[in-house]
Amino acid sequence: MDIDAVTIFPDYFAPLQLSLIGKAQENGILDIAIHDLREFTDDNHHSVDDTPYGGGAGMVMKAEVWGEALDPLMTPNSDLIILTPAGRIFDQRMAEELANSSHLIFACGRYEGIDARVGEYYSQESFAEQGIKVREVSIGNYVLGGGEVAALVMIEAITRLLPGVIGNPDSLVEESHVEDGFLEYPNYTKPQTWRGMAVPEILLSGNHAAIAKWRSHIAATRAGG
Ligand code: 6GU
Repeated sequence: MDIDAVTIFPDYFAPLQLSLIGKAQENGILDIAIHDLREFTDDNHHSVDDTPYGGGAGMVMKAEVWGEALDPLMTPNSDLIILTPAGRIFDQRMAEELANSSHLIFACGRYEGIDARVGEYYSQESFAEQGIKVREVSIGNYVLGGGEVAALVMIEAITRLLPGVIGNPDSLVEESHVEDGFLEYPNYTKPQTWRGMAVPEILLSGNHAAIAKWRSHIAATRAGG
C-alpha cells in the first residue's frame, strides 16, 4: 500500500518509523511519504491560509496551495481522505474498507479547515472515472488542532490490517467482531496471584469450550458499558 500525507507539520509523522509500521516500511509492505504543504506555496511568506469569505473567526487553508500539492499525488484508484471534525466518523468498518485500497492520500487541515472547493474539485466525474474517491473523515466528536493526529490514528488502524504487518494474524480474526458491538475480554498472565488478586479460575481449567463461552459472556456484558 502507498500512503501520502500532506501537512504543514511533517514532524508529527515521525512515529511512523517505529514498531510494526516502521518494520512494514522496511519490508516493502508499506510505502509512506510525507509532504510539506509549504513547499507548494508561491509567495515569499509561504502562506497556506487566508481570511474566510463571509467573515468569521479563524483562517481557511488556500485551495491553490492544496491543488498544487495534491495534483501530482492523484493517480488512478487513489482514496483522498480530507481530515475534518465535520467528516464521517472513522470506525473499524471504514478501516477494513480502506485497507483494501492501494493508495491513500491524507490531507491534514489546520485552522478552520481547507477551502471547500478542494474536496469538490477532486470529487468530479473526471476523477471518479479514474477510480479516485474523496471522503471527509473525523476520528470522533471533539475538536483537534489539526488533522495530523487523526491521520496517524487512521494509518495505525488501517495498516495493521494489511497482510504481513502484524506478527500473529490470529489476533485480527478474534477482534474482527468489534464491529458487531463486541469488545475484548480481560486478559491475564503470570503470576497467578498478584497483590492478593487471583486470575479467574476458569482460565486455569484447560476447558477451551468453557473458556471461550466465559470470554464471550464477559465481552458481551462489557460491550456498550
Ligand atoms: Cl480529522 N480534525 C480535527 N481538526 N479535529 C478532529 C478530527 C479531525 N477528528 C476529530 N476531531
